[in-house]
Amino acid sequence: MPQVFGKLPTTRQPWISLGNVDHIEKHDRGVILTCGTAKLKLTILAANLVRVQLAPQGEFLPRRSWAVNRPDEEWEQVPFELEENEIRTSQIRVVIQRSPCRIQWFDQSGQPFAHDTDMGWRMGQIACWKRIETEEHFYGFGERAGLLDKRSEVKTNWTKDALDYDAIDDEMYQAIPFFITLRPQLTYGIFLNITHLSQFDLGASEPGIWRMQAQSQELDYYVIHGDAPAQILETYTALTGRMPLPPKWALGYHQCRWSYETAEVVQQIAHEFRSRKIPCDVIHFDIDYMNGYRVFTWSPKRFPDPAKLIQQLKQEGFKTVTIVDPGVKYEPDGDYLPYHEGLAKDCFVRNADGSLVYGYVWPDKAVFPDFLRAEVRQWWGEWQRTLTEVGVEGIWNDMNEPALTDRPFGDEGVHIPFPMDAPQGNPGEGGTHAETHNLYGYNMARASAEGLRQLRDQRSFVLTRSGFAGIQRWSAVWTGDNQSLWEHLEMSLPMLMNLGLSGVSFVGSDIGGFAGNATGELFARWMQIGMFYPLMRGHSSLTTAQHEPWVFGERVEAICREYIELRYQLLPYLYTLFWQSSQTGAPILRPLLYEYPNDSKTYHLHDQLLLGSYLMAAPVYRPGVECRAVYLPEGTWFDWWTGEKYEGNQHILAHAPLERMPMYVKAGAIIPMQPVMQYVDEHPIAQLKVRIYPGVGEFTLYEDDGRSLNPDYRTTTFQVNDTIVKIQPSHAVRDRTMLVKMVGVGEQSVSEDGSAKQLNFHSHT
Ligand code: MIG
Repeated sequence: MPQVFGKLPTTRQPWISLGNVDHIEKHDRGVILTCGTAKLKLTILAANLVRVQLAPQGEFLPRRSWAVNRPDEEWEQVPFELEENEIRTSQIRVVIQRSPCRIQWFDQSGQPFAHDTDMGWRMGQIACWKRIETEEHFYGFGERAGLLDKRSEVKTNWTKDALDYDAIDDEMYQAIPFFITLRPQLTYGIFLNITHLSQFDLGASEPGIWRMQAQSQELDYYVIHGDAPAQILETYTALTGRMPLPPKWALGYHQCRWSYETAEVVQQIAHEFRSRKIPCDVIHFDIDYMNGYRVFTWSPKRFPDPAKLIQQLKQEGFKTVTIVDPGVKYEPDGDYLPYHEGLAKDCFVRNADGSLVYGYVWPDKAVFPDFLRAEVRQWWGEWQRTLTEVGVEGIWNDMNEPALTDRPFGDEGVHIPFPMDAPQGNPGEGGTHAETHNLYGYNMARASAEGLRQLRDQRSFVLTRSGFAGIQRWSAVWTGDNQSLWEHLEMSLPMLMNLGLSGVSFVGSDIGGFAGNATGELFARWMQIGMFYPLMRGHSSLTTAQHEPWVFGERVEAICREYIELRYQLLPYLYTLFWQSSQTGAPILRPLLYEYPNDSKTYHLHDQLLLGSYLMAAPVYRPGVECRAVYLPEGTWFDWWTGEKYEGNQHILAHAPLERMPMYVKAGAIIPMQPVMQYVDEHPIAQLKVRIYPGVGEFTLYEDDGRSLNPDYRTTTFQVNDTIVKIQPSHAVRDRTMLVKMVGVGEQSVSEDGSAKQLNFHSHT
């Protein structure tokens, strides 16, 4: 097989198109169609979820669905009707066209979607073509540069170190072969369950047709129908898994740099945060904490006593996260144990001929664990003890696409891929690197998460650069090496929203930009919208100027402080959104189309963001700009800062001097808030402040200890109808009162004795 670098190899071979249906045979969850030598299998897993598999030679290979969290047998059997050429569930109708064999899909009102126009195969490739309907738009696709809607573009699924990426780039660090299409009243999702190199062409070659193609023997994809994107994501994450609730501290502000290179520098950074009263929870240690970039070591010179340092940080309320790269230094002569033990236990990837695979990366010549094997993940996870035993509470996985070069690191090496035929996984359970490349980062993150779970009897934080569909089960994701440019600030918005539409909720981009030098103005604007990022981390590269909140002078520092403080005030709301996401897969950061899928004005809106369904930001992402257009969808909206009321379905011009990021709240919004703290749970909350906006709405606040794996929790359900508020708590809360503020109307203090309450706000109060 030729080596591929993310582009599908071109072949002149013509496609062999799937022929006529010879016969239809029922199985307990659907049908198998025989078409000459080929077989097409439809499996009904839910009323809105159907799996489609095409085996050109008529034999379905045992599928290694590494990313699928719920295999077919585990779905509850759903009723469906089968009549000659038609399958009906309570939500969709699937029509089998017999000559040639094509599948057509309809919703209950008879609207078509996902109609096959062709299906076929040729030398090692498989593909399916479907019709694009008028007004159809395409979202998701994991982590992608560019704007929100991907129609007319080509999206390749192949993880790669997307160093210096730009709007025009295709493949990036994550490969998530999933998308959602949307048009008024109809939305559906496609999950291509293939880990091999694959590609979506969304009308680029043929305007009215989209194509999925993979370097695989067999086609395997799921069609998910929904009445709105929310239902698609709920089903998609039932299939690929959901984010477990992270530790609450991970929702605080994270400070990172490549690198805070000595213990003294780290202490100084921590000291600056506390003395300047800028809230911060986490400090990340980049590669220079290690001894010569050997994973699971500490530099004796720079960090002579990590346990003591981390303990001091802990006392000041900081958590420590360390970077861990996959490349293990190849060091046959030394006594570097991760190498020797890994070799003795045969943990590293080997070539087809049995020799070790190696490449050059930070520690220079390095070997790579085969994370596809459970025992290797276990071994690696256990090595993290060297970090957790000195107090590390989170792991940051980098370079796991995997990124490597072909000669000593730092030379002008070319990036070489792993040998595509290197076997990974245990015999019978694994595949070649060509098949499992996209899973490398995914399984490394999995090893980190599983290991931390065993080592620490509480929730930990894992952050990964690379991943595949389902990565949300194991890790948060950041968008790699962005640049300190206004264009990258802007691009982070659709990038993070599309990740959210791909099931990955805990996401962030490096605030201030990783590469290059931010101006104070750029940094301030970035920090403002960074407050909305589910993962709020500032980071900067080795050769850039410092990028901490205070380095740009007092004015920018004050802005950073204000928005980070607002982040901490919003934590009860934000933490509840994380909980919702862990239950339903709903994104935390959402494009407006998620909430208003029938409003086509939202379809290209890449520069307005919703945190949950209530709070909207319209950030400024150009220098010198002090006002911007804001679209308010249907309903009534309030200005977050002034309380001014607007009717929706219109554009307004927002005033946005540097101190102000325009923010709006929907009528009926319920936003529980807490006092500013310097770090999460610095002290118990004496008063919970609940901001409510007159209208109709409901919100269930979720609270727990923020750290236990199976915590006791309490919920408080708020319902607002005009200016009447009903409160239904699950438990009493000791030593806390609640101040309920009906914005523009009045406020009332309420005891939290556990009883249900009804509050009436009258305009004269
Ligand atoms: O070759 O660890 O994206 O966040 O600071 C660069 C050093 C390796 C790339 C990551 C970046 C990190 C940097 N890493």
